[in-house]
Amino acid sequence: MTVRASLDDGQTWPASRVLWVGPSAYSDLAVLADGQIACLYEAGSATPYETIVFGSFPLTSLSAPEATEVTMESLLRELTDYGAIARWPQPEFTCRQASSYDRGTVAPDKPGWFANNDQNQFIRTEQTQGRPERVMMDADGPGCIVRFWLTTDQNKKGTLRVYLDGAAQPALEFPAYDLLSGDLKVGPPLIQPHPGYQPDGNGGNTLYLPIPYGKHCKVTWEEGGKSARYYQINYRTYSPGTVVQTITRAALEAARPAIVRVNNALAAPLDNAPGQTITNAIELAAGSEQSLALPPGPAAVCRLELHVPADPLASLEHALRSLILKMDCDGETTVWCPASDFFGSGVGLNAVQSWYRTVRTNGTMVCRWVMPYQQTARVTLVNLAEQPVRVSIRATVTPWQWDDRSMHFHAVWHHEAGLKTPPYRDWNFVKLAGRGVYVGDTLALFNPIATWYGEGDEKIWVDGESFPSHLGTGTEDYYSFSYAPMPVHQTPFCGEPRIDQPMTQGHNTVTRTRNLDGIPFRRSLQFDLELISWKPTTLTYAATTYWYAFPGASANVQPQPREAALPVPTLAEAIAAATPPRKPGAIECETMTVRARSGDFFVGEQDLEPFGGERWSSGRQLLGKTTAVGDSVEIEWPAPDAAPRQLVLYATQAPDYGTLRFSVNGHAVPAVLNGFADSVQPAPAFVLGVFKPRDGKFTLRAEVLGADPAAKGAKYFFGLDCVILEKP
Ligand SMILES: [Ca+2]
Ligand SMILES: [Ca+2]
Ligand SMILES: [Ca+2]
Repeated sequence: MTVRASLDDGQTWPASRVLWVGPSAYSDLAVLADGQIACLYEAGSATPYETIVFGSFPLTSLSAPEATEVTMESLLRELTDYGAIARWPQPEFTCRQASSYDRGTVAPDKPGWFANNDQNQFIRTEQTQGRPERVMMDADGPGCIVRFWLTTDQNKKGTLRVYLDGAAQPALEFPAYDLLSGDLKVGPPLIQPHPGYQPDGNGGNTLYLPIPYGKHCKVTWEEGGKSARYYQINYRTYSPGTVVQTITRAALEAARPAIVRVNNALAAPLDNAPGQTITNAIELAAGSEQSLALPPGPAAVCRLELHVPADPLASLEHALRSLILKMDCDGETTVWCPASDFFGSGVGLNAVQSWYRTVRTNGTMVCRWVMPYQQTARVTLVNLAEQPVRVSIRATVTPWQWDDRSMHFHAVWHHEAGLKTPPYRDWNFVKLAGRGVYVGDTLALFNPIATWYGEGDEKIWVDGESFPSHLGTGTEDYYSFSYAPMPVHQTPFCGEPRIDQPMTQGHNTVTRTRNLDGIPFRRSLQFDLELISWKPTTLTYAATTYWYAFPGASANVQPQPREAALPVPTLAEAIAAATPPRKPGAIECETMTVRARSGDFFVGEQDLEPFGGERWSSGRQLLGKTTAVGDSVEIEWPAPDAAPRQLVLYATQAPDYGTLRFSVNGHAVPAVLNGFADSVQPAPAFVLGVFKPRDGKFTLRAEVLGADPAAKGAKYFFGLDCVILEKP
């Protein structure tokens, strides 16, 4: 039972007093003759209806708390304070995002909801001292930029400016659409270059250094050439009256030691925590579960570690997906999640090195989220697999002052297989009802084809908004990298711990956690991610979402034990399933022995998937990057018997392919194959003639005769798909 007071006709409720920490219900407030406030209410320890309590207190005990000033240093402290995010923010704020999302997106029921020109979009263009400046963000304070992500192509000309509190001169300036090169001069991870970033190539960076402002913030871009500019700016807006000290050069310089300290802390989080440690090592039989009761509250789990030895498990990936981490705090189930997903690894054990999680490939998985509870907490491990699993658990618990700002930590897991795209859709991570702060997600997805799984903007709806206050620009942008696909990488708040193949065929994991950029919600939050593949495919998505909330909050995502127990598909299965069928009776040229070649050039297998692979036998061919007239290649394959056969060749035509002549077993073929076509396509069947095997083999020689007058580029390449032997 909490009494709150408002000083602005109910707009905000800055003052409060907890009267009863257990369940409570119907209440009456009154003013007593002596000026005291009285409250009569129902209350109890197990249910709210065990007793009726009369309490009184002086009005002065409800006065608003001392206004605390928000400064660069206070924000840096908050950034590395694990416990801060487990309490409802004080001072209160909202978190929103400005981005270059396609402005053709206006409403779910209007065309353009999935519009994907998510670059070069601005609020407006204005003239400042004779320069055209495009406005990226324009927000009233008191507030703070808490994340600034951007990327561009190799043209890095132009100037980015941050104007604060209505000043005519920018407080900060960044040349070259590059936060690494401007006024801040702050190293990683607070300003983090994206993997693959080159100063003069494609790529960008992400800023996590807070940029506080008291009254107003405007960010502009003065273009320097035609280019693709993408951006996302996350910013807090504090309750009116909050004192926020606007960043100045002097404040930035004064904060340098703190910035260095924060950078060091983020890069190497301490992997121990003071407190009482509770451990248990168990062998969990198939289909069984075991619980570990934590010490009575109020207390908080500040470190949780699981260790699963890989040996002698048949499939570690399956074992970790089927091993469920469940937590119950104060009578609510707050966590239900497969172990490897919970720790940000996705499917299997992939190294994770981040502020909140560490996963080592030896089977140790750690999280450092602070998980407060008021009275009781229990960690349960459930083994949904058909095999036993050995697991040890280690929870470190510290005292926690449970107050009316304390929240429970939650994690839920939403899995869906058979996700066909197209059609384009918004795939829901989670819908939350209640009051809390959204602090991150892990997306583990399985892509069966060798084409990037695609592009999707996050759409985050807070407290029933009619338009999402976070509308992003693409999956990789949300996860703070750019120009996907990218290699495996780690940063404190974002990472990509798993990518099976450069083009994302197989398993992929991306993960992001939030602290300063956590999103408070007062009534509800809905997180959707667009599903827009580059090519039609059927994906499997599993999203783990992390959030803090007051007791009573709920999610639309329910435990999915059946899905967690499913066999985990493998990359090999994806490749097999994605391989187009062979032509009946085909002998694949790409599998034949290359017996001889005339010069030094590439001859080898080529995956034709980018060209519509199923149009070729097995979707693959033998590609020759022959360079000149007269270059030749000999390939051979065993004959089925000694009988003569008619040989029919299936080849490929392309804009840069040459003209070929052939011989089989030393006998010239009169017809010539013109390999040229306007696009990459299978050539019509080419009859080589009837031949007898020689030494139990057929040998096919292909020689570059010339090039079609219309041929482009290399001009003399060739491609051979397969040969079919027919009865003469
Ligand atoms: Ca879009
Ligand atoms: Ca997009
Ligand atoms: Ca082939």
